[in-house]
Amino acid sequence: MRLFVALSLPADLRSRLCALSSGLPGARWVDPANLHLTLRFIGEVGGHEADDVDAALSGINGKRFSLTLSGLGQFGGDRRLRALWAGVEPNEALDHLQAKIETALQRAGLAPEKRKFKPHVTLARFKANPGERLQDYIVERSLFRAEPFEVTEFVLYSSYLAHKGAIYAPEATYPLI
Ligand code: 3AM
Repeated sequence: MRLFVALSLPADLRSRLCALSSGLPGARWVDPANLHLTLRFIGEVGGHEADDVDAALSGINGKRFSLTLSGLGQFGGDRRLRALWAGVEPNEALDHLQAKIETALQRAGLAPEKRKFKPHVTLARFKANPGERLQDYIVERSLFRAEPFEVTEFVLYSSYLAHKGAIYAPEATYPLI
């Protein structure tokens, strides 16, 4: 199975993000139910390895914290535009949780994640590059700032590629205290 670790988002926040999800030609908007904040992409693992991942994540003692989505940005540029995302206000507790997850997963035998953690919520990927329209879109919504929300757990998701797109299923949740 293909796994990743993420924060789920409250329904009202997903609705707020949905309200951003229009007006950009070439965008493939993420299904509202699928909106999430990835903490660690794991990738394809076997059953035993999945059990090890679950055991490692279960051992994490993390504290609850508040998180605020703010601003919009993009990954990739003209040549290969990859994603439009909502950003996250700087958050030490989030970075700390992500570091704990990384350490736990490495102890469980996973190869280290080489990319620096850049917290974001992907809103869209692209079947065609909207060109300048994307800059206009981002600038027009640059004041985007959502209500803070309380992070009380993190989630291990599986991801299946179906005809209609990715289907994410929560496999386990890990409470923060
Ligand atoms: O949370 P976002 O949408 O930014 O792009 C995938 C998605 O990111 C990313 O993991 C998240 C859950 O699917 N992802 C997919 N393949 C990946 C890979 N090989 C990857 N991240 C890193 N390496």
